[in-house]
Amino acid sequence: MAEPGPVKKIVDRVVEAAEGIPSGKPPRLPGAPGAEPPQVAEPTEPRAPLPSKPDQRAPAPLSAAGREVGAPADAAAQNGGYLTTAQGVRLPDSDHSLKAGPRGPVLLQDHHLREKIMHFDHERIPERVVHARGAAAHGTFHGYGTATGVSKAAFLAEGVETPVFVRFSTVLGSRGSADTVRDTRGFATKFYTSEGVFDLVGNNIPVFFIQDAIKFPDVVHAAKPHPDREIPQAQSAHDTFWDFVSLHTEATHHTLWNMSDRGIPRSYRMMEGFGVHTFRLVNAEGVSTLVKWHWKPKAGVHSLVWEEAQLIAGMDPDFHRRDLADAIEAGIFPEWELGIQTFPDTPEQTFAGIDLLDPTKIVPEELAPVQPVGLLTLNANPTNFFAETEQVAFHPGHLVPGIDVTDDALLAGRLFSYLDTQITRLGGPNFAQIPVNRPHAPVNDMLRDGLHQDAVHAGVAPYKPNSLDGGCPFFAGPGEHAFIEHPVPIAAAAKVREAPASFADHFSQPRQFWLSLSPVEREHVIAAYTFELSKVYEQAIKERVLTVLARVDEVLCREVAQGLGLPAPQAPAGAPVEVAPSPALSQVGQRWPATGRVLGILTATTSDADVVRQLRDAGHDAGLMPLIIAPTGAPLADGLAVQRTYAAARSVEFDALLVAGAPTRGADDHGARDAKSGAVAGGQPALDSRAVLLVNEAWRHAKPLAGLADARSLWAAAGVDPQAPGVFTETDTAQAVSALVEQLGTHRVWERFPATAH
Ligand code: HDE
Repeated sequence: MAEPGPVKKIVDRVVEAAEGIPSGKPPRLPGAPGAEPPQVAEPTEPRAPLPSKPDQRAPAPLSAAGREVGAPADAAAQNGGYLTTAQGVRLPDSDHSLKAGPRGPVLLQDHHLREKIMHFDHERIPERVVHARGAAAHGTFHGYGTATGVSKAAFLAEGVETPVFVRFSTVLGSRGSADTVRDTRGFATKFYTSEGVFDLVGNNIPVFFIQDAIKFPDVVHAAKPHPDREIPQAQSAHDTFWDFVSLHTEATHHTLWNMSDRGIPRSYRMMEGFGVHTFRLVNAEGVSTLVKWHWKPKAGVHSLVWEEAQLIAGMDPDFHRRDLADAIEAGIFPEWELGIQTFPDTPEQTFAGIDLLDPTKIVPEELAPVQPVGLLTLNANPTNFFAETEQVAFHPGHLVPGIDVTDDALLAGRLFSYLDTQITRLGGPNFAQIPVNRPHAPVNDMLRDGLHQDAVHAGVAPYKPNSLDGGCPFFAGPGEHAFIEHPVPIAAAAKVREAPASFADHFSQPRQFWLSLSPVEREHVIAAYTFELSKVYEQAIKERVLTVLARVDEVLCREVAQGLGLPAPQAPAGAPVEVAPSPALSQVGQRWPATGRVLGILTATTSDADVVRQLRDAGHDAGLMPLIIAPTGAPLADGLAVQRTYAAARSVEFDALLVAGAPTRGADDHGARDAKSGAVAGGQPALDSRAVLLVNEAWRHAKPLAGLADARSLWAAAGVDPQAPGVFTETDTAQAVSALVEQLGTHRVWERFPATAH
């Protein structure tokens, strides 16, 4: 028999615990808050501190100068048995201020109170001005060696393993905003290479709103909440955003991607990543090649549907953050292949007529295939969110030998911005010494002093040339891994505030993207534009957006106009232009592994626990994460643990639903207790209305549904057509699960609701 998967092993432990089988290890479904389950009573006996959870890792224990320090890997703050002050003095009490008698007054001499409150008052640092909301994980990058012909970067060589830290983010929202809003996602990777830190600071959308960094404050001010009322939070569905992008039409391509399913990913694990700009790789012979970076998720690229995204924003605003942490905790390690598209480094810096310095343009994969160069695996959650995820400082100028920049005017501004922003966020110039930012290569800079200086520098000569420190440190040459800018010739030019003529083409690639989408993806784009623009107050802005859409596609413009109740404008002469689609841009039409998908098993009081157990085990064996939904939290007949109740579950948590019994109406299924309750259609008042809603939503969200024979009454009540695609009414448990897994390979049952716009 095959070795059970990691999820199964974990859930088995839960089951063992629920069934009273001693396993010697704490039971764990993803989501346990601590390393050991607590007792009901408050512990009072001093004891050794608990370790971090097994899924967690902290930054490597290196000195501020990137050297090995021999500290144990789990050395961490707050890791002792007794509470102390910041000065290490043990405390007998931290619950009462020092007072003159129990009723006060509080004494000014209470230095412990003063220290505790002073520190609390300063716990916050400024959030990132963009990408404030994020989640991160540790992992490794394994080089395939396939890039060594074009880059001498050591971490790309065959078999080299490099530690990495990856932070995913939304762009617009504040730190506490919801994960599932419609937005671009950041995908920033810090490679701690043997030659110093390399940061690949990309997005999940391959193009950007602007072609020149000088426009960044404009686009961000327009997209952020209105400055007077500070609404709406974390979204583009408002007047200022649409005002800007309709006037500044170089934003059209990125906006169209945002309005597509890419703007609402199902999971960080299921996103592509892009370096956006063209970079320059240099090999050992000094030959340069232009490249675009791509991250390709092994799980495929998948999205939510809009109603789900909205429901989740309320039900579980931490959905993406939780999904990433849970998957890693359950041992389902997300993986991406890093790939490059390569282009000859010619003086024109164009490929197939596409200007490689224009970050609003892609190069279709059909013209320049993505060549895999390594594998990224995320395998550990951070130990502390603030220390790691909040303080990690990325910078596109963190480059290693073999990787260089191009003259992309957007990239040039970023090279300035990212260092600058850390001064405000991280309180000074020494942020590279924060543990998560420390290089894993020795640091011998001559930068000295400054706020938060952690290194104790020896020597008397932090300058060059010197003789007092023996001339140390010395310059390196190409043979000693020095980073040497590639000597790119610059053509004679005059100083101007202008863009190249090719940058004026704002519509051909948006049209190519539109034409590349499958019919259902186009329906989603139409719905997204219609939704967003119906939230815009000013009609002039809506009309202006329609004139932009007319230049992209007639159907898109017409359908959005219809939804808004406005006339569709005519495209100007010569528009839209004729372009060939790029099928690689569509998310639909391929098959992907179902591993790590969440399966809801809906049970009833009458469900046979043996059957439920079989379903759950079959789900585990297929690599899914099954969660049992029952009327209350009480274990099923034979002690089988329940993870969700009818009152607490919502369909949006699950990728597929399996019905193991017709759910009879629970005692709490009434409006005064649970506003989700309602009348059940189809004359079946005995069914629980929350369970019916669960099934109805999953049906509407095009999710696969399977049920044992007595699911039929539920199908009828929930408006599910048993003959429709992706609905399986089986008698055999194994068959039911395998039908769902098969269907999950295409992510959703898109054919259930045929597209009509054409
Ligand atoms: Fe950023 N960007 N950006 N950006 N960006 C920041 O850096 C900026 C751009 C991206 O997880 C900030 O440390 C300018 C493109 C990601 O910590 C800031 C311009 C792309 C992250 C900044 C751009 C990105 C940031 C905010 C136009 C995709 C999150 C805090 C010239 C290729 C990194 C910080 C993380 C963060 C500036 C454009 C991606 C203010 C000026 C294009 C993924 O420095």
